[in-house]
Amino acid sequence: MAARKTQAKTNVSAEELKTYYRDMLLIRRFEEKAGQLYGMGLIGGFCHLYIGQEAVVVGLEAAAEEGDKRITSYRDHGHMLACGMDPNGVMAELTGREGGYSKGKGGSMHMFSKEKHFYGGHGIVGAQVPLGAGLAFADKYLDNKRVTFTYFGDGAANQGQVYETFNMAALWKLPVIFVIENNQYAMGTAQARSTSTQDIYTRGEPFGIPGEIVDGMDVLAVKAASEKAVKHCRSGKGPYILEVKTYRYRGHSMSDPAKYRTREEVQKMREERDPIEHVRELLLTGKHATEDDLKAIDKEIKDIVNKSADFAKESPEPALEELWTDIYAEADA
Ligand SMILES: Cc1ncc(C[n+]2csc(CCOP(=O)(O)OP(=O)(O)O)c2C)c(N)n1
Ligand SMILES: [Mg+2]
Repeated sequence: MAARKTQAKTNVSAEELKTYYRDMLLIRRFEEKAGQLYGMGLIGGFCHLYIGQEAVVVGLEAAAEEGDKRITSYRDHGHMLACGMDPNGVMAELTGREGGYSKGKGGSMHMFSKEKHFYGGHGIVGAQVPLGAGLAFADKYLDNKRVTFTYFGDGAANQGQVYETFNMAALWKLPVIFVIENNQYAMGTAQARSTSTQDIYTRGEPFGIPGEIVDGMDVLAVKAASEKAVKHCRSGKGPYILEVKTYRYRGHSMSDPAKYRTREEVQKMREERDPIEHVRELLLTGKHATEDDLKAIDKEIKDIVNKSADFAKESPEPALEELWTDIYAEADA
């Protein structure tokens, strides 16, 4: 891939670049493996892969601090891995096994981690947006200087509840970053066919919420925008909108025949804008890493992912009695 100039400041260390490379590659390889297991019938139900969008969550997480929260839609495996959840637990949940984050009872769209402040995984389009504002409300109330990353898609951005949430978040100056992952399609509908204004980031204007557009195929640009948004929120100035332009290489879900776009369109993105190749180029041309260093990282990631698949296959299915647990919250939960 031809080297491309990043819009963001490039005062980034070799170690940081390697971390982003590793984190994005983990998501890519994990999702490829999930796709394979789905094909083998080991994963059932819905499964929405994040391949192509890796720089979004990795760039956003680069500005997060311990205690910050995140909540997202059903396209959620990347977010879980990026905030440090265990690949074994995520893969085992995908295969519906006891070792999964929801003991095999939730599947792809319904995983949570209190420890990593990951609040799901939501199958109803846009449902996580008011919930994200609620999480931020709790932090504001506790005055703990935490921020909540609330992710949603370009399609979800057309929902009414998003604007009710914008109003309340602005009114109460909630520390919430609304991250619109604009991958240009909502299922099979291109943004131009569904969305009256193409610049979704301007939709906070009537509420006084600042917004900006970000190149979501460039992890450094995403990181720089994330730092700005986080600073704004943490200092008590209220919500911030980031419209992150990205692209998904795979179908909407595993059952998408993808008739709404050409193979050439996808191929062109892969060849010219791939976020992982971009960092690989930066590492090599900046002499921050050798081909051998990168091969070692590739192997390390492959091992983690293979181990997660083995764990997921070996973990037993949940016992029947498990059906009656985790229905009501514990009193002290
Ligand atoms: C309330 C509701 N309406 C419709 C659906 C069906 N549906 C699932 S995903 C989706 C498209 C959402 O697209 P977008 O917000 O752009 O997210 P992406 O899948 O591109 O990440 C739709 C219409 C749903 N799950 N919930
Ligand atoms: Mg979309």
